[in-house]
Amino acid sequence: MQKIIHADCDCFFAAVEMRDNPLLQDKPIAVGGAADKRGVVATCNYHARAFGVRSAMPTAQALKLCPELILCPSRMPVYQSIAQTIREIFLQLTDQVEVVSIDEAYLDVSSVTEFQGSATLMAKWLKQQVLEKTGVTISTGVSVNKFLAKIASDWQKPDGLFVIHPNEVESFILDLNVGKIPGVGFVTEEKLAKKGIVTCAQLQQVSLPQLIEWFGKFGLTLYQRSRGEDYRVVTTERIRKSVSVERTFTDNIRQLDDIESALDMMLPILEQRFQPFGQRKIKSVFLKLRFADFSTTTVEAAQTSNPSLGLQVCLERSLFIPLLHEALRRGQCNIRLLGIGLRLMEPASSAEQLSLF
Ligand code: TTP
Ligand code: MG
Repeated sequence: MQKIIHADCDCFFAAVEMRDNPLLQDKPIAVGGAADKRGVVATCNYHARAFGVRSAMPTAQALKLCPELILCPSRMPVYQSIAQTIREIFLQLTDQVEVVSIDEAYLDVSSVTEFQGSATLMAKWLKQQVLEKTGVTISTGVSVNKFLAKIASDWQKPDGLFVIHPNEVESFILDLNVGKIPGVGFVTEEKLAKKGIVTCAQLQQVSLPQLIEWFGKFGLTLYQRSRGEDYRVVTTERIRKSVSVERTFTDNIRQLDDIESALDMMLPILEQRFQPFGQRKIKSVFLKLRFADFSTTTVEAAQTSNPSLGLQVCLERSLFIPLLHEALRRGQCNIRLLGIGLRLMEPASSAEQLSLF
């Protein structure tokens, strides 16, 4: 069974503006273009939402609904850099991260062993880290697939953490409004309502052929979602940029010898994982340590001096030992996680590949 976390920042652009100007904290604000320039609201904080202001609304209309609305011009480069920091936090937990939009991602944490494998604790950690490193809050949803995780992250927004456990899916879904199913917009919702279908329980009563007759291919999606089913997987970047192995220790490790022998055990696994990418050159090798206090450090060494490494790979411990010593200098020798990995060069272009033969 999959364990998926969906994370979405709360009123993202507006949250950044409030962070950078605390005087805005308790006031209704919106980020967007000016009313006299026919601007629209990109987003607004939750105070402004109480007045009915929404994303994509013309600013002029927003000001009518909320005359004291404070309008902030958009600062895209700042939002993008914060979004990048947030993605890096996600990647500390797993490389199975699917970025969906500037402030939203799915994480497949099915094989993460940290936090005793508890996705709830992982989600908690993500929330703490993002707040600490960026000053914005995220809402997280945890469940068995992407659809339910997304519904869950929206359930207790803002600053939410909501879990739909596997044994709760069946009962949770019954009362869910069909309008909550991604892809069901106003038109579909109306069409279903006219047939007396408002909840997923009611939608479950409709046969698959009937749904396909009404909605074409989307009928199958409706059939599955109304039962809490979603078979989509989390898809990461198409071009693999790194290969790594991580190990979390049941008890923190304090002895250098023990860390080195853990490293020795991980090397063959890394080599195995690298095999499918054997034709790629290695850009750098890296080693990651997470200390007892959960702080993490990564040391990386470029491999430019050894361009053939990718082709006849031989991952020796001597590549990683200096990195380990450097990493240990950055924190106390009390280690909860060790990771080792390789960053890969872009795949050779077809011209380059031809010249190899
Ligand atoms: P959302 O996650 O949809 O919205 P949000 O983060 O502002 O609020 P919520 O708490 O409900 O998640 O979008 C993320 C950012 O994308 C948002 O802060 C601004 C931008 N955006 C637009 O520029 N135009 C739009 O129409 C929407 C929906 C978002
Ligand atoms: Mg958001």
